[in-house]
Amino acid sequence: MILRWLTAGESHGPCLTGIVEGMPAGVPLTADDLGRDLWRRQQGYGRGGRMKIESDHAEILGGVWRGKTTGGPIALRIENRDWPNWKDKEYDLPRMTVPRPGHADLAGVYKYGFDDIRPVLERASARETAMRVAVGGVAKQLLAEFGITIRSQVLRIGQAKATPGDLSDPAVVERVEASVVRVADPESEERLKAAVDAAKDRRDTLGGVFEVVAFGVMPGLGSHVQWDRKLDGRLAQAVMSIQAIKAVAIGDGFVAGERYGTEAHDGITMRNGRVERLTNRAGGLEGGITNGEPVVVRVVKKPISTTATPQPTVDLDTLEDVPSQYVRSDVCAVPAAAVIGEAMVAVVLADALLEKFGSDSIEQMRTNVNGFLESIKTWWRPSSEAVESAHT
Ligand code: EPS
Repeated sequence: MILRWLTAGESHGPCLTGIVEGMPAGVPLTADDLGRDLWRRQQGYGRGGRMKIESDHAEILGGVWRGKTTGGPIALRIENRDWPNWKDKEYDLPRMTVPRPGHADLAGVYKYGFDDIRPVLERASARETAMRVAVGGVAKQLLAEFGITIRSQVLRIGQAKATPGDLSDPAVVERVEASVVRVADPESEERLKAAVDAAKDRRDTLGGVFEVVAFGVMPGLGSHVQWDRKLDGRLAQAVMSIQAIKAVAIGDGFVAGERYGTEAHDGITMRNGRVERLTNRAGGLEGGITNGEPVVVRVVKKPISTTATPQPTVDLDTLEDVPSQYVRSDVCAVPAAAVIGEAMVAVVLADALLEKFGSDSIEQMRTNVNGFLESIKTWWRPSSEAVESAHT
C-alpha cells in the first residue's frame, strides 16, 4: 500500500484526526476542497439529531504548503461540535450495560474486557466516517489530476427501488446531488422518501443499496498476479469496512450468479477505430485489473442498529432479558453512506494509481501516465465516448 491513512477519535470526543501518508508533492489541496464532500455526507432524508449539531470542517495541519501537497504526511482534524455537551460528563456518565443487537457493543465488550459499552460504541460509531470522507477528498484531488471522477447514487431504500440514472450524464448527476435521497428520478425520490417516512412512523430504521461509479479510470490498475494485488478485492475490503455495510459487488455481481456465461460478460468489439466493450457488467474490472471501463461498485447497507422500537437484548450486569435502549439515531443514512462509499473507492483508486505510476511528484506521475497511455493507444484511449452507462 503506497497511500496509507489512519483515523483516530471518538464520536463524542473533542475531534476526529486523520493522517494521510504517501501523497505525491504538487497536488492542489485546500480545506475548501474537502468541505463540499463533508457537507454532502451530512445530508440526506432520514438523518437524525446529531447532524443538526455538527457542521463538519476539516482543518489541514500538515503536508500542504501554499495550497499544494509537499509529499509529506497530511494531517487533518475535524472538530466534534457535540463535544462541549459531553466533555464534563466523561467520568460521570453511568456505565452502559445493555448492548444493541447489530452494533459493535457486545462483541467489543467481549474482545476488550470492558465492563462498560461506551468505549466500544464511541469508536465504532459511524461518526468516524466524517474523517474517511476528508481522507477520500484528498485522494479525489489526486484522481482529478488524471481526469478520474467519482459519482454515486442510491438504488434502493428498504423495499423501495429507484430507477437508476446514467451517472455519465452531468444533468443526471446534478439531479442526484439536488435530491435528498440521492436519486435522479423524481418519482423514485417520492418512493424512497415514503419508505423513510414509513420507517420513522413505526419507530424503526432502514438500510438500502447504493452504487459508486468511477469514470475516466485507465486500464491497468491492480493486478491479476497475486491475491492481495487484485483491485476488486481491495475495493471490496475498503467499502465493506464502512460501518453497517454487509455486501459489496463489483458491476453486476449481485445477479451474475443467475446468468449464463454468454450473458454475463462484456463483448469486445472494434468501434470508432478502437477496442470497445458492448456492456459493462464486469464493472470495469477483469482479473483484478481495471479494463478501461467505468469502475462500478454496488453496496448493501443494513439498517442502523439504534432503533426507537426496542429490540431484545440482555443487561450484562443483571443477566436479565431487557429491551434495548434508545437516545437518538438516524432513521436512514443510505444517502450519506453513498458519499462515504465514494471516499473509500477514491482512496483505493488513488493507491492503485500511485502504485502503477509512482510516487514523489505529480509531474513525474504525469510523465509516467502519459507514457503508459501512449503504449496502449492502438487499443485504448481516454475519451468521453468510452464512458458508457454503468447500467448497459
Ligand atoms: C454519526 C454520528 C452519530 C450517529 C451516527 C452517525 O452521532 P450520535 O451517536 O451522537 O447520534 O448519528 O452513528 C451511527 C449510526 C452509529 O451507529 O453509531 C455521523 O456523524 O454520521
